[in-house]
Amino acid sequence: MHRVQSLLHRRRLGRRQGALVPWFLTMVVIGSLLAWGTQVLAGQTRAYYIAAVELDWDYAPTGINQIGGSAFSASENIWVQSGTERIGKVYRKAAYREYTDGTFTTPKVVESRWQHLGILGPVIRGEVGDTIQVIFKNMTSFPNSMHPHGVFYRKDSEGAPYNDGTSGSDKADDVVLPGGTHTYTWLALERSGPGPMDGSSILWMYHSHPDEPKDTNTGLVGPLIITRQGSANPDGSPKDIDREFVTMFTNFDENVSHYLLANIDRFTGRPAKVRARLLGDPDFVESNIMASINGFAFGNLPGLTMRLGERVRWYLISIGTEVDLHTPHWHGQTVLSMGRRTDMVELLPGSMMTVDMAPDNPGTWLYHCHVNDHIVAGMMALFTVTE
Ligand SMILES: [Cu+2]
Repeated sequence: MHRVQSLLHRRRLGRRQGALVPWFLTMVVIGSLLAWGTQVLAGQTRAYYIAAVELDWDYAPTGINQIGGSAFSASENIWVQSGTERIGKVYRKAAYREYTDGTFTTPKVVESRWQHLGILGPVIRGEVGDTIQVIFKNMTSFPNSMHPHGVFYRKDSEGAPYNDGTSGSDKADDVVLPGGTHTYTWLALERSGPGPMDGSSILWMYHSHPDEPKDTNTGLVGPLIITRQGSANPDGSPKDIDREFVTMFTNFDENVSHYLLANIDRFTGRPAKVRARLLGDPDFVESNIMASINGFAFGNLPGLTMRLGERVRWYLISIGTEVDLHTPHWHGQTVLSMGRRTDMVELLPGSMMTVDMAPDNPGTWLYHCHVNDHIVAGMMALFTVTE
């Protein structure tokens, strides 16, 4: 609302100078500003070119269990070994990916510090006061969208179809058909930024919503970070933090993916038999429930490296269904979560959490979900603190 204040200041100057016309014009402008309400923000507009794309995703690209430093055991092969009746560890998925411009021909290079995002979409940032504009293109074969949490959106930028009484352009964002585009406009209002108990930035997420369970299990999820006004670097990152990580804990259920049948046809040895007899088979179903962090299982998540004494912020997401209650636990360090000291936090489906770590203990450490079933299924990673 800085613009309103400066206009009020100009209004006082105008009256002192006895200039009636500027005064009247100023009142008109103020009236317009009030009518626009929260749509008028003092910050900058940040544009992102993001597409939903199709890719072949490998849940364990190193081919081994990095936690044990050994080949997969028979019980671990339930999830990672392909065969005549099993898909294995590579699945066709969809993901949000950033491009350099609106031609969507050149993917933006992912900086090394964000290599760990894995299947997640790019980090979308804003400082309170900013306008975020996402130019979105659906380059997959199924209808999808971008639906954000936390930021302010009108009905033309919600990205979710339901019976809300809207029509026309207010429906254009709901479902973006294959090959289609839509521009979403999201505002980082005060209520989108950190609250009194938060640090200088907080996490939200964005995801597809036409068929939320199918779309998110297929891979369409990403992080959205809002920094407090005055606390951001030019790129929107928080000034008082040296390093940020985003990790999403989920059991990707490939049984409800948009690509289930395509994955059976491409990756199993006997697709006709699998299609005819195994779609409801409990063992086949279990083999397609992929416990993962950012789409990586059994310690295959790369890039969680930090230096001793850095100010490290971890953003955590959980998404999924009733088995997706996750308890991320860091070995060897502690974190602060809204003033509470812990080394383990609680996530439910849809949770978004921000915690801070001051790594004081060098070494390579385990970072894993503390739910026993999820440990067995590989919801584990390694992080490294260097001297
Ligand atoms: Cu878990």
